[in-house]
Amino acid sequence: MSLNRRDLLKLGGFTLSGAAAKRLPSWTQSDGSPVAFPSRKADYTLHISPVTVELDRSHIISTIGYNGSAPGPVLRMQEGKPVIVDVINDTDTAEFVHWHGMLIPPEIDGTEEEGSPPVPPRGRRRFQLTPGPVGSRWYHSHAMAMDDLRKGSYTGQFGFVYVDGKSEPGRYDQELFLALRDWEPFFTSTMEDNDDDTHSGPILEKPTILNTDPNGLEVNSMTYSINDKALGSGEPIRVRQGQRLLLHLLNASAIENRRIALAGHKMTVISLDGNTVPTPQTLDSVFLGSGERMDVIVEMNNPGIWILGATEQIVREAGLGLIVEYAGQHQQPRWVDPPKIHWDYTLFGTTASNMPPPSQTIEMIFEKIPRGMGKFNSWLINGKPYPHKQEFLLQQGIRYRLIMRNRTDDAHPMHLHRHLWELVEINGKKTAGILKDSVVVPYFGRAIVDFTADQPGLSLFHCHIQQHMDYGFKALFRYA
Ligand SMILES: [Cu+2]
Repeated sequence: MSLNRRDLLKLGGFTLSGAAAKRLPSWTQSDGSPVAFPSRKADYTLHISPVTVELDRSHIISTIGYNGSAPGPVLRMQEGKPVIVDVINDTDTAEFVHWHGMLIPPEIDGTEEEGSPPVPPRGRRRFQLTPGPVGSRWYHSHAMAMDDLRKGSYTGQFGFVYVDGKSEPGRYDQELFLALRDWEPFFTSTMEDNDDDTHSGPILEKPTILNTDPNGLEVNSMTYSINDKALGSGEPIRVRQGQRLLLHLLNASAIENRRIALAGHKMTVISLDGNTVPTPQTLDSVFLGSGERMDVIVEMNNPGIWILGATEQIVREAGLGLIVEYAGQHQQPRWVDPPKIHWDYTLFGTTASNMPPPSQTIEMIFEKIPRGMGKFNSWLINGKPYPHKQEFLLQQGIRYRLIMRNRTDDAHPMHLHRHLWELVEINGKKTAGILKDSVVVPYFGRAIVDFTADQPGLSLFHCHIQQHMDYGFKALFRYA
């Protein structure tokens, strides 16, 4: 059998990384200090290198990935059992590997802002981390991209980490890891998005005087996939009637929040950002901000051939979907629009928190300055773009209430590194018991979360939309 282009590319990649390995510099520890060639073998090795992703026959993407693919391998770890991860960078740019949702020290969290040392170009770095908490986490590049859409989280550098615990997640027949993705990003002055999905309550934070200056360029995409395949080109999920599927969903987009559904079926949401929710809910569709995860159980009780994908037709038909096929069925795959609902985190909560009330409050106001950075918008927290000086100082052991007032016309998926927060209020609607590391703050809306300052060291807080983060929408929490 002759080799096709893809095989040749694979072979090419292999030869390259083999040669590159021979001229790699000495190892460095996660704090940046050099070590002799390590005697203990790593539990996991990640190679950062160029990859080709064949979404379908007409969309072959050249990007940077992990271990020859994008997404990278699903890394399964055991809660509390330390692991060694070697990261080998076969590219010419410094990289950061961030472990999203893990409670780990800043030196290994994988961001420049927190002082994690980079994985040098053509270099390697060894990380020792203790995985936790239990649940769906992920790893991805945290490099800045600015106006270069071939860097950072625009690349294929993303993958799931699943931290297993002692308890079982309940009965299921198939477990699938599904990352929602867009590719081939480009700049545009006409961005259409789904932000109206985020309002189930009143609009609380709309300024009386709106800045109506024309917007700067934003990032968009017309090419989508779930994992590495566009709708219709990958293997279907093959099921039998009566089965239960456990789907681990991740919105790995650097660009947009996303709503998805499985036609003909409902999804029971059992965890958000990897953490079990107090009140599971069975819904027709679900909404994931950039960076968010969700575990859902689906009962296979409606034989046929169905599409699981983005509820936006244009996005789904441009690749964001896959086919779910019951045994013995032969018809065309079917899509059915789910009823329109607004996303409401508070449905998954309970009435009272297990935690003591916070003793201090941090207020944040988010603003957008149209074309504040020349061609691009800039983003302000409390009137300033990053870096802030000493605004967000934490005292260890104190429980804080963080009030996020979004005075912009976009919904922003806000993420705090190295901490878990508990949702308290979304647009004035109270909740408790939902533990997350991210939250989508509705446009002109408000989100309130509580967290305990129990992770000393710098902690990055930012919008998970890469362009927003790069142009000012981030801040560091410091410990006094
Ligand atoms: Cu944002």
